[in-house]
Amino acid sequence: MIKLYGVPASRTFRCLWMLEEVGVEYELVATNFSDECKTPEYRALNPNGKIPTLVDGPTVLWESMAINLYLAAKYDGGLQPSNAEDLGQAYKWSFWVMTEVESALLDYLFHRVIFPEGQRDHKVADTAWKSLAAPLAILDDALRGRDNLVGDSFTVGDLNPASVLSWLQLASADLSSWPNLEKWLNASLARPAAARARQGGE
Ligand SMILES: N[C@@H](CCC(=O)N[C@@H](CS)C(=O)NCC(=O)O)C(=O)O
Repeated sequence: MIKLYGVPASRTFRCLWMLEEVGVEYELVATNFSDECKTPEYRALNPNGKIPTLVDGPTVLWESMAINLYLAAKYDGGLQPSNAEDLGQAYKWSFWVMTEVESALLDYLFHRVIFPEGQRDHKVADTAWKSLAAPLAILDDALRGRDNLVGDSFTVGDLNPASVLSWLQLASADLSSWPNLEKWLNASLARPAAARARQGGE
C-alpha cells in the first residue's frame, strides 16, 4: 500500500489532498518535522530530513509538487490534464507557486499568525505581503472568466497552487483585491477531499 510520511499540519497536506482526490488506498505514517524526520531510517527515504515523502512500491519520492504530479499521472483520479499542452500549464503553475510565492507566503504566515506575538516581526510580514501582490495579481488575471487554471475541470494544475495558497486562508488574508483568485481558492479548498486531508485522511 502507498505510504505517505508526514503530518497534516505541514506541506504533507498537499499530498494528502491529492491522495484523497485520487481515491487510492494509502497509509499516513505520522512523522513530525522536528525530530522524527531526522532519524537515519527516515533519511534513508528522504536525505533532506523533511516531510512529506511518498513510498509507492519501489518508488520513493520527495518534494510535494513532484509527488502530486506523479500521483495525478499514475492514478486515474481525473486530476491529470488530458493533453501535453495542459500538462505543461500544470507544471508551470506548480513550479511557479513554489518559486514565486511560497517563501514570501511562509514569511507572511509565520510573522502574521503562527509565531507568538513576541516573536513576530511585522516588518517581515509587511514586506512579504507587498511582494506577494504581483504574483497574486498574475494568478487573478489568469482566472478571469474561468473556474480553473488549466483546461476546463479541476486538475493537479489547480490543486498544487491552491494547496500552497491555502496558507492565505490560514492567515485570514484579505484577498478582496483579487476576486477571481479568492473565488477559485475558496472553491478549491471547499472540496471534500481537501477537508478530509486537513483531518489526516479517513
Ligand atoms: N520543498 C519541500 C519542502 C519540505 C519541507 O520543508 N517540509 C517541512 C515541513 S512543512 C520540513 O520537513 N521541515 C523540517 C526542517 O526543515 O528541518 C516540499 O515541498 O516537499
